[in-house]
Amino acid sequence: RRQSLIEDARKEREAAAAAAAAEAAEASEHIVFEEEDGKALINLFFALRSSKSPALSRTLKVFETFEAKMHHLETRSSRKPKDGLEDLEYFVRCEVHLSDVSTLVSSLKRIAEDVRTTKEVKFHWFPKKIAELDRCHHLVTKFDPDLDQDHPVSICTSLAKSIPRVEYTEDEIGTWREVYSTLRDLYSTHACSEYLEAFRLLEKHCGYSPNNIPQLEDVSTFLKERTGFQLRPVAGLLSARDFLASLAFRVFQCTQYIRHASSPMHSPEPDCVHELLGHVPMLADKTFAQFSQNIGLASLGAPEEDIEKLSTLYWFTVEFGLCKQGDTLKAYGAGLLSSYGELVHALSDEPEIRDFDPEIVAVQPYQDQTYQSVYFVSESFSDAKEKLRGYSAGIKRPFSVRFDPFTSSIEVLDNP
Ligand code: HBI
Ligand code: NLE
Ligand code: FE
Repeated sequence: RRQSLIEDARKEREAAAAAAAAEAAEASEHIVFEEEDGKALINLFFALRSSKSPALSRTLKVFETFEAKMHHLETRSSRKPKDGLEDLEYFVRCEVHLSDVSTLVSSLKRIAEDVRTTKEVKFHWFPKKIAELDRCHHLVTKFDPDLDQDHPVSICTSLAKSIPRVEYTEDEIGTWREVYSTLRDLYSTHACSEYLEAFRLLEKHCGYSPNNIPQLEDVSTFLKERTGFQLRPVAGLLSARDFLASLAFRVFQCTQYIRHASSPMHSPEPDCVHELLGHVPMLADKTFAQFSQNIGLASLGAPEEDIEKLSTLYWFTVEFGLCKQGDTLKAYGAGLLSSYGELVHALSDEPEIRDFDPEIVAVQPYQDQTYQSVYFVSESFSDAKEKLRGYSAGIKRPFSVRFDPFTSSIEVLDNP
């Protein structure tokens, strides 16, 4: 009776182990997306000779060394005893850093036998379809420049809906008029040719004028026809990850409120003057649009450190970039083209000017409350795009992505 109870317990254990192994094997067939960076969940199978009893503690030492987080540890008797000596088989499910997986496995191989492994990769969730951008709206800070004047800060949650039109007050239009007229005089000498060309079209077709704050919906329609970029209203500063992810789909998230009348020539945070006068004209250029989308694609599922570097790259190019045109420097960065104060400063002899090199730019510290003390110059947008391509290839991701323009979705290709 006692014997049969032991036998039953053994069978039960074996059945459970088989079920767990089957489940693990099944799980390992697909990649799991979770809110965690650079971690792999691995299933390890190995055998230890029962004659070498210290082997188990040595094995555990390996897991300890690599700071593996154990999810499951299980022992079962081996199905194929060798030399009459029964081996014990182990099944371990643990979480380790992606870069440690192969060293951990090779360390184990020195102690244990029949080491087999299946791996799942954990990395940050990212949108694969344009509709999933609805999940990318995490605001960093709520920015409302004018709390007592309640102008609409309208957010539509779906790209399928049209962007609500905003009726701006006379005061707001006054602010716009002041900034518009001042900047417009400066563009011919300070803005790059791509900007000037688009600005001309926007004045002709999109209601750009000193007396009118253009509506995002109209501008979005214009951009869609030019480069496939579309605009979407947003309540304020988004997390860098969310903001960059939308670029991968050629969606540009725009604020709709306007800066405070007390400082029309510079605002540390984005507002509609910044979006409409800074970003929109540049997004109408094909090469620049591709460059912007490529930053977005590089960010999808990337570890946090890379998001930070890509944000910095975005900062010194899309926001504050300069380029060479003929013998002169011109501005193409939106943060410059929407700020009279900084546009003049950037092309004066005050700041430091350096050549654009993504590796250097990615780690350049910056502050976002006042003018930059250093700017980076690109030879051309094609050149910047090529350099960025080289840089992005170096970002470690266990997969690569491709944008399918027919379905506006991301194809994820597993790296073998
Ligand atoms: N959010 N709405 C909005 N607009 C931006 O320009 C913006 C943002 N979030 C993050 C961000 N920019 C920067 O981190 C970029 O460098 C990515
Ligand atoms: N400084 C810019 C401006 O005044 O328009 C805005 C920069 C937003 C990053
Ligand atoms: Fe901006």
